[in-house]
Amino acid sequence: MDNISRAKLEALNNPKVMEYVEEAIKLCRPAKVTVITDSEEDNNYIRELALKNKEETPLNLEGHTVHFDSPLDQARDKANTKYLLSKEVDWGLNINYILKDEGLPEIRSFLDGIMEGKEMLISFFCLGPTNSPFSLPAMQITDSAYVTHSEKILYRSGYEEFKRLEGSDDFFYFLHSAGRLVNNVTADIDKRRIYIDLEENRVYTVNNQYAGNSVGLKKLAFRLAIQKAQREGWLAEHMFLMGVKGKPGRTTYFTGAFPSACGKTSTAMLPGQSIVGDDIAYLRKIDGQIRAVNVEKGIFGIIQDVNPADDPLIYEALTTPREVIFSNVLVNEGTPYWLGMGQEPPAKGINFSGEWYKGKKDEKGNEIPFASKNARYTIAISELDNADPNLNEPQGVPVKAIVYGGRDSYTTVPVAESLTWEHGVFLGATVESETTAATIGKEGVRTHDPMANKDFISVPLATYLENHIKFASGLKEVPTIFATNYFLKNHEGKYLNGKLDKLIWILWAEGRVNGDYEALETPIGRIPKYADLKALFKEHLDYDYTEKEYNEQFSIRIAKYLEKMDRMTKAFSHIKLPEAFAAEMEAQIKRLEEAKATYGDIATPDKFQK
Ligand code: SPV
Ligand code: MN
Repeated sequence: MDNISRAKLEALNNPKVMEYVEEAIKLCRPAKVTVITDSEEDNNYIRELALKNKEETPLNLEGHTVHFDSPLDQARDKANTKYLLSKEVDWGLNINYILKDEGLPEIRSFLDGIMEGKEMLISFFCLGPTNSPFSLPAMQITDSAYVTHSEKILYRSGYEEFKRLEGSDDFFYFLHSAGRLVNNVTADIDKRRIYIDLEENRVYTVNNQYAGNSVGLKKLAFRLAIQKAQREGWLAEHMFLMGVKGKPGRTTYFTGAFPSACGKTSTAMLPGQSIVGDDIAYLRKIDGQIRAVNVEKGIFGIIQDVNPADDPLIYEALTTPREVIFSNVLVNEGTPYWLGMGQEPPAKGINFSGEWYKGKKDEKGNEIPFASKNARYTIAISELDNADPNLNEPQGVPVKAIVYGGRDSYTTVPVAESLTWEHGVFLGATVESETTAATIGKEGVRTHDPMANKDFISVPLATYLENHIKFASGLKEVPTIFATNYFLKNHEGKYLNGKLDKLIWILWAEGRVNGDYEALETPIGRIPKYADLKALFKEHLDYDYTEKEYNEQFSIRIAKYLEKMDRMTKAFSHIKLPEAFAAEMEAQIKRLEEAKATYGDIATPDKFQK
């Protein structure tokens, strides 16, 4: 470490920072150590280092670079992501853990000397806006300039925030190494490990580059934050945060939780609306209101299907000069190509498999797609024209509506408003979703995903639910909770909705929150009236929405909902549910059974006309 870096560290006056740094240097034995502050000079150093190290390659447009991960490292590795625990716990969740006696020596042995000949980068960030009641400082140590560069785009710099800590050890710490690289990608994937120590607020992650595995501040910090939130009485959620524009001049802030790759980013990026965040939000009660911030300041978004028709705003941002890291796309003559971009890709180029040509096969004889299904882009929200002006507001924005959505082909309606806050918590906790390419494993398997957060909940499920129910107490204004489903199909397996229809559901919800629309009360919640949707479709999508479409989409599939309730009863059978939650479940089943007795397996919306 040179004198400049040493001075930067010493200026923080933080014994815990020093202890972690010394320990990491001793363990990883880097050839060089560099400390990164909030300065533009340091930011440039990282951008250039990522190119120099060949972790990124420049593309034609200014500010655009591409990064590749190993073909085996292009999604979150759930199997090797584990909590490090001193003793076993029973949280009523299917968590993956390893006892510290076993896990610490293992991961330390993988980290031993792993940075020999490499440069260690020490950076400081702040989760949430700086200098705010939401701020959580975090220190990242890594040998990857790509990881640091991604974090510089995605998070607020926090070197000054660490000074504000005045020596306190209340911060998160992440140690990462991409490990041995061959052709610039992690070679020892069999030794990929991601171990999260909830007791010490620190994470070790090794032999990976995919940002969901490597970027400490994203899903790894999120797990630490959920536990901290639980202890301190706030919420850390897998949620977007957006400003929805109803009537002219009116902005209503929404948060929404959706499982990975189920439309969360594209909701937050809906045309005509403003984005605060697309992935993780912290919610606190301030002066009788729920207020929320985006933990991040950038987007690590799925690029598949970003095209001028479905995602015009992101498409524009990704095809004009500005700072963007593309990952796992196809590159031909300095231009990136991805799946579903609305354009034929060239027949050859460079992708995650190296030189790629149409028809290229992997070792198993399977054809290699030209780009990964989980290919991504990394961009600062401030680069977008639709960035919300309150993105960095230290007090956050007031939340008026919360949306929970899953990927459910056969059961739930496109949008429904909960009957009460508790019913809304129930709707969130019973989200089911079919698995996607965002995690390693089989796609299309129906899974129960409470609050779209099952991969990240780091506290007992019953306590987590109770915390949600209690969160509305003492509020002057209680937000309205909605459930959405963008993926409903008909009996022939055909999607019933276009990709932009979500705009209509969100605008309807915004109108409901502000008292613009009446609704039909059904056993599963309140649903829109046909005439209101027809007007919204016409005005915003210039589409003649028919009553036939409405009836098919909004019929209550009572028998299917009852099957879902059977699955939910089983899913919760092993835990002692909070009383209010158990009562919601019972009431929901009863309403559905009564409806079944009256209407049979399915009820068209007109049945609920008063
Ligand atoms: C998700 O998978 O939910 C993401 C991307 O937001 S990752 O960083 O992989 O978590
Ligand atoms: Mn996510």
